Amino acid sequence: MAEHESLEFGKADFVLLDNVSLEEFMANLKLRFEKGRIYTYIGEVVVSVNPYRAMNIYGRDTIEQYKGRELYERPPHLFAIADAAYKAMKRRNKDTCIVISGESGAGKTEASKYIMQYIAAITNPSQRAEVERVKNMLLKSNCVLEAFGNAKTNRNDNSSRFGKYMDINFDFKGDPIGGHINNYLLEKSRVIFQQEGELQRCFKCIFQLMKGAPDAQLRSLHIQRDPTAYTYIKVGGQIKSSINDSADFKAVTDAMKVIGFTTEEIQTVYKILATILHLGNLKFGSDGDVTLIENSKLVSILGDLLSTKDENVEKALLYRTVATGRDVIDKQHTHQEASYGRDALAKAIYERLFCWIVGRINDIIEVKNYDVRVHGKNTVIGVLDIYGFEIFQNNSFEQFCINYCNEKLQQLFIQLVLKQEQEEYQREGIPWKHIDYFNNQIIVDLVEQQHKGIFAVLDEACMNVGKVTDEMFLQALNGKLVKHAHYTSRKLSPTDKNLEFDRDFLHSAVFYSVVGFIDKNKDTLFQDFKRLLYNSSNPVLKAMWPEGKLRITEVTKRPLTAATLFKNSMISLVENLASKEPYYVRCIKPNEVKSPLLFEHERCKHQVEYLGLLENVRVRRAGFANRQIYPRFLQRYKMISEFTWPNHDLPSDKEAVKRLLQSCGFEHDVAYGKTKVFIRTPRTIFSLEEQRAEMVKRIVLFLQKVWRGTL
Ligand code: AOV
Ligand code: MG
Repeated sequence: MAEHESLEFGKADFVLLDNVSLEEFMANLKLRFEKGRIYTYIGEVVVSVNPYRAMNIYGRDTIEQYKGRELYERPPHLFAIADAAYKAMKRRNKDTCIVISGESGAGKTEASKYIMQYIAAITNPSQRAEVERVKNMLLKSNCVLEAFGNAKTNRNDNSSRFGKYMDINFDFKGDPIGGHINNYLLEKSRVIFQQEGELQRCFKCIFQLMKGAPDAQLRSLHIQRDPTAYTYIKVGGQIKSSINDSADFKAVTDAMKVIGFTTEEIQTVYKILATILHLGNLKFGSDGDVTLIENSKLVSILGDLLSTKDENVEKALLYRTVATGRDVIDKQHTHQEASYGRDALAKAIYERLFCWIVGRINDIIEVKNYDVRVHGKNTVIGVLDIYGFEIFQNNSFEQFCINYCNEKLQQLFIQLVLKQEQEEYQREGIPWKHIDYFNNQIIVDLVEQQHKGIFAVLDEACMNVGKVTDEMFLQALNGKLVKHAHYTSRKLSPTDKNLEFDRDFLHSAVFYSVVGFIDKNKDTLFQDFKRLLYNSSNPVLKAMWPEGKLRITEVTKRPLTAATLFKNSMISLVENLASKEPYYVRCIKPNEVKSPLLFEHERCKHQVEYLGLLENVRVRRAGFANRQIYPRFLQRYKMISEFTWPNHDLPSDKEAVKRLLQSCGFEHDVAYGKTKVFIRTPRTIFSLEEQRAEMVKRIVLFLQKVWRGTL
């Protein structure tokens, strides 16, 4: 018996609940979690609850069970969704995407890895060497990106600190031939600062280097094994470091080699990490009006690591070249400016390194030598794994961006699953009772709207000449948004500089501290540093900083702010996803303590609510799984009915489709819209598909006989 019918494990699809109420939904979710059934469907959406333990459900034998099967045939699984996305792509030539959402620690990254593994396992049956190479690259790239883009936070030990969207390209046979990765705003502030008293760490690669690199390599980088020796990572370094750091160092370095990074490139990568650690230990002092570097030994280490003259390093750290009219002068930094510059440099070189790594991987995995005229259209499956919604003790610009990103994705889900669906029924004249849902567009607008949105107010503040403080930014926000239903602000205490404002994330309020918003948004890096790095005699480093080529008098354009860049990247991401056929994985985090046993009712309920899952069930239950315009439906299935094969003589295609479905006995499961036929359950479609396949086989046999003249 299919698991759908087995009540012991609860309902495998929430659509099958007796009553669609929050209580029943939660009871089913809990029962399944407790029975070790971590996946449940809402139609074609997978709801996943993080098991926080190793599950024996991802092996080769499980993969075989899902390969090529239809969704309803097997218990709910990520593999079934991956297979559905794959089949849609292969059979219907559609670009598809798998959007994985849920809060921090809910299991998105793990899910994305299983999906990738599944796709790798079911493709390339003929073992073509080139395809195997591509698959290997795609899987290996994950390992490298995780090392440089993930870190331990107090919500997740392996938290993605960047957003990742990966396209896998397939040829006409359905085998992977390449890919492309888009990365979104890395939380680079983590390079220099991790919140105190929490289980926060800097990026994994730093600890991997420290624990795993051979002595000689560390010596050449002038690095000690003790993380507490380095100011930037001291806080996180005190935690008992993960036992995997050392083994991971080898795995990541090997992965870089396999992907095709040269030895020189890999060495430069680690030199950059070492540079960051040393930068953090640089101390500035002053002698009268003159700002000095106290530990000048570090300057020569930096010169060595960056392959540039010591005096150039020192000058870039202490002076800024400015153009006044036609003159160019060296202006000395104040103590504060010098510290600011140092930290900005550390963050910028890390971010640049990360983007460069992504770029190098893209160079290597991009589709090559594919001729559309010979091979037909190449199609794509995109997998989106972003940073999940998060609230910390102290939420800053980064959390604001991360949470905004999650709102955008929720909006896409609403658009595609809740809104468009209902609008289409209305348009097509299908009887429909509207289902209410909370539309978070109002919150998305609060952030991204032109002129009035929080990003716009922030950009305006950053545009002002003269010193604009975070406090002034908050005042500007208060002025513009005081009446907004989802905005409030508070000052923690009269003397406290930690001003906060609150923005609802669906059903809960999040307070963000405005401290640092202006700086992080402006994201200034003194030109002098860009020139310093461009003039390095290390060609890898030089190539990372092409804009250092510009002379001081040539630099005039004001770069886009971090908020604007992020907003634009989110808008294009959503457009890209919306252009593909989407499949959803909705991840739920069962508890705060990473326990495999605990199902915290309130926490889970909250997630179910803000993910709009109940509304999803309602729309799905009342709705139709499949719809097709009449001519296309006929084109595909006309051979299964004598009334429509080879051609029909009915007054319209709609009438013909009606007759066809009547003759197959599916009348009860369909509705006829103005331009489309709507089919309620997937089973009907599968049955039509089966009948079609049978007929196609017979027709082919018939034609073969005709050709051979044996008929
Ligand atoms: P996230 O990607 O959703 O958070 P992860 O995928 O990193 O969360 O999952 C967090 C941790 O939960 C993992 O490191 C595993 O220990 C455990 N886990 C998740 N899914 C599974 C699974 N299917 N089987 C076993 N353990 C699992 V963030 O990246 O923080 O938003 O920014
Ligand atoms: Mg993640």
